[in-house]
Amino acid sequence: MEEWTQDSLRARFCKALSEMYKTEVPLYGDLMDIVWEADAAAVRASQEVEGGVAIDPDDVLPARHRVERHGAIRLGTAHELATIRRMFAVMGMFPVGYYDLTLAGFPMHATAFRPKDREALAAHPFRVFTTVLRMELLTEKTRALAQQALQQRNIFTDRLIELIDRAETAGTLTPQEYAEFINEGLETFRWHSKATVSLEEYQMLKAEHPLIADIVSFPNSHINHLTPRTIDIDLVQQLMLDRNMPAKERIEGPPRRKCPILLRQTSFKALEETVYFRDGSSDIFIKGSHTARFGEVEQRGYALTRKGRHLYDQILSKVNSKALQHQGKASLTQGPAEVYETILTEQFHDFPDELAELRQEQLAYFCYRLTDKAESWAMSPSKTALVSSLLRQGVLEYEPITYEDFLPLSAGGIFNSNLGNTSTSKRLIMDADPDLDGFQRLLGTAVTDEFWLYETMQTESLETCKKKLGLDEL
Ligand code: OOG
Ligand code: NI
Repeated sequence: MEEWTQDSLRARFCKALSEMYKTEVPLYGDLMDIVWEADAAAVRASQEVEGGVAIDPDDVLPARHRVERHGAIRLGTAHELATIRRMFAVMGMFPVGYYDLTLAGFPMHATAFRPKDREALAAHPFRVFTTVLRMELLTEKTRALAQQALQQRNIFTDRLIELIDRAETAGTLTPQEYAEFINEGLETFRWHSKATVSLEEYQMLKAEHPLIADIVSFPNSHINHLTPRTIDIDLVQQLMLDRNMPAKERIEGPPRRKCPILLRQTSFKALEETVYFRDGSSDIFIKGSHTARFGEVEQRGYALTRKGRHLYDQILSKVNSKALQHQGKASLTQGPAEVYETILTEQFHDFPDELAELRQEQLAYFCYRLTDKAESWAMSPSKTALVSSLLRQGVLEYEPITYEDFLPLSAGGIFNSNLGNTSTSKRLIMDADPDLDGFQRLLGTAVTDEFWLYETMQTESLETCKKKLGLDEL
């Protein structure tokens, strides 16, 4: 019988969630097909195979690639956040990073639940970006309504809570219980078209911010998108446009580069879905609609150090102010997406695009390992060595560490293209500070710093090399 571990549970949960979402949002299934096609074409192009031999990307790409995806959910209360934390922990997913979304004009903050170590990430890197409402940032009227609606709901089944309790105390579950855990867990993320509020209440929440309405109006915390990973996002974007999918205008994040960094993302826009709103306290429902759920795709690049991230942020803010300057000066030859693309490419010339330079300037994180020259080198009596010299001698080699986290602010474009066409000017001004302490209080634990995780991976890889070479210092 197959063994259940945190890794296999996470893999199966992710697969079940993806299957569920495919039936709920069929366009997401179409997007997955496009990703497969794009990856196959990219693999073929990189191998320069002639005669159109069909290559299965699964035979070439790392095992984690095909199954890799992230999801996003939005929560309302401390109890919901703390319980989700316990639920994800059973699957080996822990809160990493703090994201202040007020910078994008949303009264929310967030973390990402994900595996933390290299082995677990390699086994299955499923992650869920998890947002929680900041009640203190709502107007009094909306806050009262939100609190009332959220108090009445329970987004977890009783059986799920029992299973979480058991997993925490016993440290494990029976195979039967693991299977139940998946079914019960899916209930938290399933779409419900019956709102828990009236149409007037929904409209009031939405007028303050559409995401408040999305969080507060429903009986659970539906998954709002799932995002497969691709190796060629430009091709995916092109295929989406070719097939008349409602793709967003351009890809978010850095431009296409030889050395990909951080994250590039695009999506198809959210669907307008039928929702039934309560009519007073009666059992009569009124038909309306809600726009929330979409499909996204991402290409992951290298994890940057704080220094690298700082440079990235600086460049991106220059890009945005230059793009703003261009607005109004209507160009006859280029639409806004092309203008933006041109500015983006220009400005990113300031970000080194050679692996060696990224390493020397400490802009990105790397894992080091020994080559087959190491064995004879280890015979030498030296007790210290320099990394640079071992690299030069070909004793040591390195590869960039993949970015496992998020860039929700550069994905602000994705948020906004999913909020419908209402004006965003009012929303973009929100005078609030980040509140990591407040977030951790709701969560019931501390979040792990993502830079520290990457740094530790890099240091540990060097430590291993040092030991194997018998060095005191490296
Ligand atoms: C959060 C979206 C954040 C991403 O890819 O940056 C995210 C949300 O829509 O609730 O998923
Ligand atoms: Ni996303």
